Amino acid sequence: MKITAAEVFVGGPGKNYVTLKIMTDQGIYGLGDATLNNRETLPAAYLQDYLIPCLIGRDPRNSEDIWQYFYRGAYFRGGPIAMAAYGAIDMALWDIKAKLADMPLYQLFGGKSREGALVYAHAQGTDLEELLDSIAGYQEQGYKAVRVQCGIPGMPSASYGVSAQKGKAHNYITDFQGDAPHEEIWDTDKYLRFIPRALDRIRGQFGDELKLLHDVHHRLLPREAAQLGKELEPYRLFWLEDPTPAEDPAALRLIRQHTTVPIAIGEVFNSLWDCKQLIEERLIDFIRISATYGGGITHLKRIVDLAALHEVRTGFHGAPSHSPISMAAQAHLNAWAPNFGIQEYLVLDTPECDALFPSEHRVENGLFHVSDQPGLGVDFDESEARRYSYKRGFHPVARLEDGTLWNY
Ligand code: GCO
Ligand code: MG
Repeated sequence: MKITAAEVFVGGPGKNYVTLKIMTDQGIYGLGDATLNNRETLPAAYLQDYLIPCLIGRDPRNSEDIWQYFYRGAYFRGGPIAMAAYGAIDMALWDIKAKLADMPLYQLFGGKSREGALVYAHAQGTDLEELLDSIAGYQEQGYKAVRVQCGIPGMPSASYGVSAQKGKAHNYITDFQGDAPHEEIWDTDKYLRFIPRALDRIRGQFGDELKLLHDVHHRLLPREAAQLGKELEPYRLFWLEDPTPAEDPAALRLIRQHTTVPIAIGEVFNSLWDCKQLIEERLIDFIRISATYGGGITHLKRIVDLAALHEVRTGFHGAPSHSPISMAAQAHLNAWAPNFGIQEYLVLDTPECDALFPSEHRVENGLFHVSDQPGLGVDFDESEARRYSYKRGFHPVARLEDGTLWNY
């Protein structure tokens, strides 16, 4: 069996998805996602200019060797652009293998360990009242877990994860379009004063059962994060995410000395080496890496197994930063992983997105039910894809009130 051709598509409804399609001499094709949010053309160029030419003629069933060939074979290893490109290739090869086996992918990992995988939705508000309504809306839809993000009183612009306009859901591409990053103002003191009060209101209103998550988005210093974790303990968060910048794992030692709040980190990681210390020293409770930037299924599965050895559970990144193909890859791992924790669920599941990526994966009552179709169980409609083209966008930049640049 041989790979005969591969093509990359960039674009999508309200979002620049980077989709790889690998064709074989047996008519079976595989799909992968290389969407690197607001840098989408870069993994696409790496695939087109360097990787696809090396794929042609290879046996697509040798996904391990192909992964090693690209990762170890490169003198300059890793990084989000390269890992997103390898990730797309790897997903497509697993898709082909499972289609050849005529099985849903999770069967190749060892079958299903659960009927449905717990997901969390994003509740948000420009103020607390709006956030409370947003949480209630998700609870009515059956969600059992929600991430809660709220505008901070007195902060000149909305805090991370919150739409700038009241009543408007955050859209990770349309909000960020333009020729330069939008700038936000951050004030740690106001944030630290407000969040415990907000969590008190939320717990009081929604009771004990609803699982609550909060994303700090790398904004705190280690001591501040330790203080916040301690203050939030009475509200029993499911997790506190990215309390400090992820590139400094040692900061977590200080946080762990002071609080038992569960910690989730890893959405900006792109390899096992980024995760290793946090997992081995048990400095986190959930690992957030994604199938896309994390080098695909082959590499992610290795991380899941390392995490299991240290009682760290999964909580893969699932913001609309990735396409439904990546979400499908993670859904098969979630169905199998003995140490599954939760899945972030925020694909832009509009009719346009469903038309571009048809699938039988579904979320019901707060659980993700993986498709039983052979392979990843998601398709790609090329005629739909022709309706879209690339649109440039940037993540915002955060500054303190005096102008000092801060972590976004
Ligand atoms: C999350 C993330 C996202 C990121 C986005 C960046 O927890 O879902 O923090 O919201 O900001 O994926 O591209
Ligand atoms: Mg996050």
